[in-house]
Amino acid sequence: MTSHGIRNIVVLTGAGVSAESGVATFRGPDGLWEGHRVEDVATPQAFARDPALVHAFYDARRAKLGTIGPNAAHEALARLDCEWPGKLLLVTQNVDDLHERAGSKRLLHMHGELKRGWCLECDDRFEWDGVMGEGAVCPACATPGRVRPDIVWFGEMPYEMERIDEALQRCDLFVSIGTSGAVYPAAGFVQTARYCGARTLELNLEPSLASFLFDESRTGRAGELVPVWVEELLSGAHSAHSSPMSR
Ligand code: BV8
Repeated sequence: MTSHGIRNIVVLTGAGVSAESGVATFRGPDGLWEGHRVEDVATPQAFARDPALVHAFYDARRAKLGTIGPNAAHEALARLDCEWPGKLLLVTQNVDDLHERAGSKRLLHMHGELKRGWCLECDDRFEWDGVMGEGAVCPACATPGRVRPDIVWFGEMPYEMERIDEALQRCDLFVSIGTSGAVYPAAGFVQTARYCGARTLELNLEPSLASFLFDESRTGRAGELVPVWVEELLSGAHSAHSSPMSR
């Protein structure tokens, strides 16, 4: 046990952690997402209705990954990954690759990844870079035109829910960073953590829909808040009674 009694940590990140890298969040001022209504591009029905539009939306976001890089929040979480002696699981709702590029290893993408594809012919999933489009050929079964982005759309089951639930039940600290608390089941993780006795901390640009459920909520930019919090935690600079959240 470390000085502040925290050993097992679960961190949840959302679009706000990538905002300072230039990635659009989902609920911009106009409520649109890169000019689209979410239900027009991020559901199985949208894909069935207009595969060209959905592919174009994801191809554009995948291409943008090559023009951006991790920010101080990603770097600080990668430092935590490297130096934290206890258990740590970083669950991201984001489909970008910025956590990996910063160096995070103990990481899972519950909503899939822009740089992966899924073949509806043979059900294989695989890495994918560059344009996918409607005619993409599956690298496993060579069928053309049956490859979709390996992204969890609305109405689809997020990945690795059992592993996430197990980590939430075992954690002493749950930290939510850069997410609005609008989308389930991710928005419900704080309740599971609380129920299982974990302390809960929110780091977000503004109070989220779930802020009232957190023991502590700090508002500000992730690029500023996350490095400060990671330093607090790793320096263990707390009396045995305080927590890294009593500032
Ligand atoms: C499922 C991949 C069931 C796509 C995404 C009614 C009530 C409750 C639930 C539902 C309901 N009707 C439908 C549902 C279920 C639905 C849902 O929750 N809908 C909501 C809209 C009501 N959920 C689902 O469908 C999920 N699946 O429930 O399956 C099931 C059961 C059995 C069998 C089969 C199925 C699947 C949801 C996943 C959808 N896919 N992403 C893609 O990326 O292309 S969700 C998408 O939005 C993101 O991945 C992210 O997870 C999510 C939320 O976005 P955030 O990350 O929070 O981003 P947002 O813009 O909202 O907020 C950003 C925050 O950052 C803000 O608070 C802002 O203040 C802050 N910020 C900004 N800048 C900064 C910052 N913070 C710090 N620093 C900064 N610089």
